[in-house]
Amino acid sequence: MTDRIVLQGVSARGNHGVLDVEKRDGQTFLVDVTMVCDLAPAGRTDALGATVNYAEVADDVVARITGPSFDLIERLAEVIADDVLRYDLVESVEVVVHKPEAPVGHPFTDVQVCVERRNAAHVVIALGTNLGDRGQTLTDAVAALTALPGLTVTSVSDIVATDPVGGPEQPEYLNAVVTARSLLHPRDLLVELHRIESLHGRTREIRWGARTLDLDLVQYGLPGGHREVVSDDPQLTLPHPRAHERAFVLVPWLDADPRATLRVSEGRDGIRPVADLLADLDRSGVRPGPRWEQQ
Ligand code: PH2
Ligand code: MG
Ligand code: MG
Repeated sequence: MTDRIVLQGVSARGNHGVLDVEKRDGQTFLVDVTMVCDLAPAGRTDALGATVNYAEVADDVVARITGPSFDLIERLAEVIADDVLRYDLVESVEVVVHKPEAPVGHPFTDVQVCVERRNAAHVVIALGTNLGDRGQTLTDAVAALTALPGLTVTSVSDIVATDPVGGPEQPEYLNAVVTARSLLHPRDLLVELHRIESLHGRTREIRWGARTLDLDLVQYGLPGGHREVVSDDPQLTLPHPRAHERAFVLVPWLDADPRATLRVSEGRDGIRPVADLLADLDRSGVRPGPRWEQQ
């Protein structure tokens, strides 16, 4: 994506700096924001709602400059980048903070910091296990996900105990769902999920058979959002083709994210609240499970 919106030289007085005199007297800060985002929808429709309103971004920038004092302009740049990444359309943002009146002790024209940050996709990962020390396996799996570079775990459901669905006769499952933000692309994330499965002795002989650990990527990106990935690739079908009919996925998912939505078919109408999908399902095979074990 090479489309971008560039907002330059937004300036205001602020009180950021390490020195007391800076915090007391304040000085001028200037900020440049470059937002990488797909501008084709706005180009086609001529609708403000299809793009990022740069006036709103400027408001946010000024609020940060004039807001609570930070010691470092690095911090000011970081929080501005965070603010801008709340716009789902923005794939990545570059923020430059200039402090031309900084107490440098020598003649100079400008000092600036520049940070570039990417917008992570919302992802949903379902965990299942019905062999071995299941509680410990789930705990270890969540720890492994938390430790994955490029993945930030945002919520972990309670554990549920569930009757096996499909496959041969097999023991009861423990299931849980983790929501996270991912900078990893779906395929790279899948490779990592498989790696964590193998670390727990996962083998793949019988489809839907008993397993020490199953990590399924249920959804990548928010349904209808700019990072949503829909794929019918047999290696990585997104969203997960059976998630909408599996109470052992939807019950813990709703617990982890009460506002969750899932795409069940194409188009806007194909996006359904998980709570509504669950209302139509038989939940009798899903019971409260054990508490999470201490790590
Ligand atoms: N996973 C399956 C097949 N059946 N049943 C339950 N209760 N929980 C699971 O995680 C599960 C299943 C294939 O991944
Ligand atoms: Mg599975
Ligand atoms: Mg699987």
